[in-house]
Amino acid sequence: MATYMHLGEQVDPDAYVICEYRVTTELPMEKAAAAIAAEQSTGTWTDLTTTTERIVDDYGAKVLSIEGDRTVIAFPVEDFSIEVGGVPQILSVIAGNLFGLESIGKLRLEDVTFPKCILEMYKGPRFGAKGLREILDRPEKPLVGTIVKPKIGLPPKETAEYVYEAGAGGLTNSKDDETLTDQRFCPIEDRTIAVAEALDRLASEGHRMVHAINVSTNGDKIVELAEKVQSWGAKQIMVDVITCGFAAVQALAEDPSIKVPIHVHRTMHGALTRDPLHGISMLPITKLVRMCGGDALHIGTLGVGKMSGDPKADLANLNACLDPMGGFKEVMPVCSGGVYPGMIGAMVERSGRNVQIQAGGGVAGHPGGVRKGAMAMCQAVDAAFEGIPVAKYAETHPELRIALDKWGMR
Ligand code: RUB
Repeated sequence: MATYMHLGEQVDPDAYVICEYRVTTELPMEKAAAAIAAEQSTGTWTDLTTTTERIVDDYGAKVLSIEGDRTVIAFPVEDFSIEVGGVPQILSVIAGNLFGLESIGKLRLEDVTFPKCILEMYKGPRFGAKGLREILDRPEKPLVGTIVKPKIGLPPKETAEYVYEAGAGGLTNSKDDETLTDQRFCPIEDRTIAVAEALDRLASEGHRMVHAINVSTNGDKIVELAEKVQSWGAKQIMVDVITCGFAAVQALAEDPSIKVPIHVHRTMHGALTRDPLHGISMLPITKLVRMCGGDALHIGTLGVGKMSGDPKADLANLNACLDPMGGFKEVMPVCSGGVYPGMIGAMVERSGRNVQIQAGGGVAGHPGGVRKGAMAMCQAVDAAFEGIPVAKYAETHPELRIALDKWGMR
């Protein structure tokens, strides 16, 4: 009799997509896990006259283990599309109907491991962390960036001035925020051209910097828009992965006409990731972004910034960007959200140096303005890089001193 329960069975990791779920249910865990395995593969709420033992044996998901509220379920690779389908089809298997099953209660996809044959269908980042460092000629120190603030409202000229000032203060990166695309007060063409001029001016003064232009838009327009901003001088593009979809990241990364790195923002991820008992943890999202070709990805601030996030989970996201996976290049992990100079030491102690640290308010809120705010951020990163306590470093760096006076230390 074919069944979904295979407790204790060792499966060939090259033949299955293996998922870990956390389940909150009033059902016995065996029943809940079997219901998930059935719903997401060959079964449904009742027995079927149309299925066979062979179908369940060949294509049925297998419940491999149950420990407390956690279960590991393996989906045969045959359940996944080959050419057509991509991440949307993967997600509909491993993270589809199961969240809505009335009988289950809460459910969270914690992690996923893909077999080689699926990883081989993806190209991963074209530039990755190393490629970004090469573009910026910054081999070792963390990259230091800003998000232009206010996130909406500045016209193109002021946006470009902000970027120039940030670069003059030493920042390596800047970016549009997630809500800025092509509003009337700041048309994307004018903004891209003005920012490109600011970056060229910085380059002529010996400073390399990139700014990510947000190309998040409808699926049928995104590659075309990226091509356009590239032709207007963009050195990097940004896409919001949750609102635009993984397929949008992949379309940009794999289109031969796009020749600049992709910064991946994750706005709206909190709707999926924040509840520890329900949704999808950031870890599978990070792995999918890496497969799809994101070059840099927001991973959290390891417990110090304004956005909620468990430091251990943020570290797991960071490792998923950098650990060997399918021969893909490393993704640059981006720590962003409520960052200011006095917290950088604590953050870098947890993250290590292969990160991009970003601050919007923590730059534009500096009493001396954007350039001094950028200098204070760079000084804090230098202090962390050299292992010097930030308060001591501030004794000889007035911009940092002012930032510490305003926001304090962590
Ligand atoms: C940063 C900001 C970004 C967040 C997103 O601005 O608003 O959109 O980093 O969060 P500020 P996450 O530096 O002023 O807080 O990186 O967690 O996705």
